[in-house]
Order: sequence, then structure tokens, then C-alpha cells
Amino acid sequence: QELSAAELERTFIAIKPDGVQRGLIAEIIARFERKGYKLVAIKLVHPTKDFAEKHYDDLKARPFFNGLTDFLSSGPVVAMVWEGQGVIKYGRKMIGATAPLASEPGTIRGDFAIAVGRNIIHGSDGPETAKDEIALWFKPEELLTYKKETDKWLY
Ligand code: RTP
Repeated sequence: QELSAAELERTFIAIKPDGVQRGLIAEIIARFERKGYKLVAIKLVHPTKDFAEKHYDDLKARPFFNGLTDFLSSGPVVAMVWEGQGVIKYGRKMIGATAPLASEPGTIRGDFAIAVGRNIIHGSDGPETAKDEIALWFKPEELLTYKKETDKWLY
């Protein structure tokens, strides 16, 4: 069956270097997968400092910008694009509040993180940033469109 535009909503999700080092890749992917979202792109990348600065461009005036971009470029990151109805907003809900001590148990940061500078995961905060971040991290041909058997049971 045809998927509607809402079902084709996409967001950029990254498992930051701390999430990779702590062995949380499978745990995080599993949560998005079991929710019913569809993985449409994935790669392991070690971002350069310059690339990290591009990713966090909107935060360049913040005092933590240098530490944040040093951290993002400190090791491999799992870059992903997830697709599905409401995935941008609901993905943020699954991730939890920016400061892990403020994020609810049951969220990724609530369950696995303590410090704001080591909060494991990034997710786009709106449709515009999702579009920009997907374009920054992925070439168009790296994004796959495919049917899953489960699509019809979800929608
Ligand atoms: P993200 O972009 O990584 O998903 O995080 P977010 O939207 O929840 O938070 P944002 O305000 O965009 O901040 C981006 C990342 O910067 C780090 N941060 N450090 N030291 C600090 O006070 C501080 N504040 C923010 C966090 O890693 C946050 O995820």
C-alpha cells in the first residue's frame, strides 16, 4: 500500500561517541526498531572537528561549544535516519530531556546517562533541522526507500 507523507517523516539520530564506547548501539537501535520506526540509513563515522562544528552550528555562541564539538569528534558515531509517523517529535520523547538528570526513566537518557555533556544520543529537534542534518550527514543515495511487511500492521 502507499505510504502517506506523514508516514514518510524522517529524522536524524546519532549515537554519540559515549554511546558507542559504552556498548549501547544495539540497545538504542532496538528501541527505535521495536517502536515500529523504519531504519532508512545507517553508518559508523568518526566526525572531524570541522564537521562537528557544522553539525552544531546553531550552538556556536554557547560556552560549551568547543567542548561539545571536541567530544562529538572524539570517536566513532552511529549516524542514522529513521522514518515513520511522528518520528521527529516522538523520537525526541524516546531520547528524553537534554540533561539526563531531568529526563524520565524509560527514556534513553533517563535510563543510561547522568551528565549533560555525555548524553549518549542526538535527535533532530524539528522538521527543518531534520532536513538539514540528514543532508549534512548523508548523500541522497544513502537513504533507502523500501517496504517492510510490518508497515501494514502499523498503519
Ligand atoms: P542534541 O542536539 O544533542 O539532541 O541535544 P538537545 O537538542 O537535547 O540539546 P541542545 O540544546 O541542542 O544541546 C546540544 C548538546 O550540547 C550539549 N550540552 N552541553 N555543558 C552544557 O551545559 C551543555 N548543554 C548542552 C549536550 O550534549 C546536548 O545534547
